[in-house]
Amino acid sequence: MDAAILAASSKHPKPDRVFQYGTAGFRMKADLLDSVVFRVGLVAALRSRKLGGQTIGVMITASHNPPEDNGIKLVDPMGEMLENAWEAYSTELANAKNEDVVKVYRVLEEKLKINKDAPSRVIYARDTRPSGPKLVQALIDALEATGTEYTDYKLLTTPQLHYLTRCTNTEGTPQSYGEVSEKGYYEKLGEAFKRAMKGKKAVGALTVDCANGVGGPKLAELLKYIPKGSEGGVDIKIINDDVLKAEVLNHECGADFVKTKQRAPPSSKAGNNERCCSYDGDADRIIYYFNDPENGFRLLDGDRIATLAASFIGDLAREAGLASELKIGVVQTAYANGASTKYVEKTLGLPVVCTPTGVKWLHHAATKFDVGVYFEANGHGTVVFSQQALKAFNTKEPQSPAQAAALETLRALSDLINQTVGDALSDMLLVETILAHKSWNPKEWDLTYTDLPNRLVRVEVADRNGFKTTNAERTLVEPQGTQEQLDVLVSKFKDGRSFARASGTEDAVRVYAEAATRSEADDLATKVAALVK
Ligand code: NG1
Ligand code: ZN
Repeated sequence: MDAAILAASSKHPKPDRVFQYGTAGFRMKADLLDSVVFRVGLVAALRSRKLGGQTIGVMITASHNPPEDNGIKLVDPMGEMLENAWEAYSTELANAKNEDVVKVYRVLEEKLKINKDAPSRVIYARDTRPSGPKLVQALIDALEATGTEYTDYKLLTTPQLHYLTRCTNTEGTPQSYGEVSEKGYYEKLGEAFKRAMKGKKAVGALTVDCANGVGGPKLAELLKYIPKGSEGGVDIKIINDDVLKAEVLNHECGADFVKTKQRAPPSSKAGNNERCCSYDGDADRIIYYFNDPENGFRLLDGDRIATLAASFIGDLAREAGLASELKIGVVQTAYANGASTKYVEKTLGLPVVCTPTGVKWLHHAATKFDVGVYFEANGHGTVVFSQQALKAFNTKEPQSPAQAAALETLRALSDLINQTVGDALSDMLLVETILAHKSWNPKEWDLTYTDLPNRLVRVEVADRNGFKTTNAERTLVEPQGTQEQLDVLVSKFKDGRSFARASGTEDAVRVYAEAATRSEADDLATKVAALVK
């Protein structure tokens, strides 16, 4: 095998660069990625062998980044993000000198006590970027050189690949997660949506901006399994679904554009009070928004989706007589608006846990609850249910028709929600279900609480590694003394809150500030930015 790996590796030489498996895997300009993809293929083989031949997922995507970028990340057998320690192994192999690739591979194998003879299995997919097919070839070269069995799922959204990874590894077991096919995914979501809606009708149509990414064709496919508004479902208008023109991907559209620019994509024709949502380029993020005739553009971000889901599921658990049995909680990062945190704790009476940035931390914390709702403000999130919660939904004897109905809705939601990772398609159907049950238009959703004015600033610093934090990134430990100065600034503002942390994806420090008024939030952000500069 050594000779095979060496020969294959020589077709994918490493450029003079340092690579790092970050929050979103490896991500950069696509023309730098060839050797990285090859070596990640080797890591996938090792990881699968380490787990006795369980299937590992590989996704090639750069999500919301521009079309000329690409990226790669690994998915663990139950559809979760790659185990932390393996990020470092991936980084190590990605940075090995060309002549050392086999050596590093073998050293890892030995260090991790991996059985060379164990089978290794991988499934993979990619988004619609033009660089995808060539990168896939680098991956295949690694899989063949290591004798790995593989299945190419071609174009998929990132969450679909997570779904299929879990389905593949649980097929034929009591934990089976669904049929191992793309069609199985649509069928599962479609069936669960019908059951969850219970014939209720969405209020008005929904406009979906697919960022001109892979979410477009996949949503079109899903719609074949979703009833229309008049049949107890929802009417969906798709916009920005051009996947043939590479340059339009994420351009003036998509979740990241809407969130950062705080406006609808120019191509949107939605009228006042009409529900809209935007996916990102690989459809693992979603945000809602609408135009309010009185207040203008209104964003309904990840915090809003989390609070909506927590409130609905909390009510259902009470109606089902399960409130005392199930621990329901919400997981956020420090970027969650303070008003949303207060709403969950005070109005919904549910606990909130704060974790560092990065979905893997949120996901992990959410699994500590029976029902863990987690979302990043930028729209990446989902709900996870414990085995105990699923068992309770299925075995609890209803004492009344209302209890029976609540239990059935909870069962339907547990099938509707993609529990492996944030999923724009699944999250969208969850939001649509809840709004239909509550007969809410977006304005009513928006009125549940009022966001504190906030500002996010990107500060270029000499060395972002000099910024070290604790307390879920809310407190600076280094540079020494900076936190004390920051605290003094914050104390001068009503409802003031601010923190600074090194970005995990860009060479910069991010400063977040919120306060009682717009001008105070801006002022606080400017002052903290000057402090860390
Ligand atoms: P960084 O660059 O570490 O702030 C950004 C987002 C995260 C997350 C990651 C991964 C903000 C403030 N940060 O992280 O929420 O989505 O990218 O893509 O939006
Ligand atoms: Zn994404």
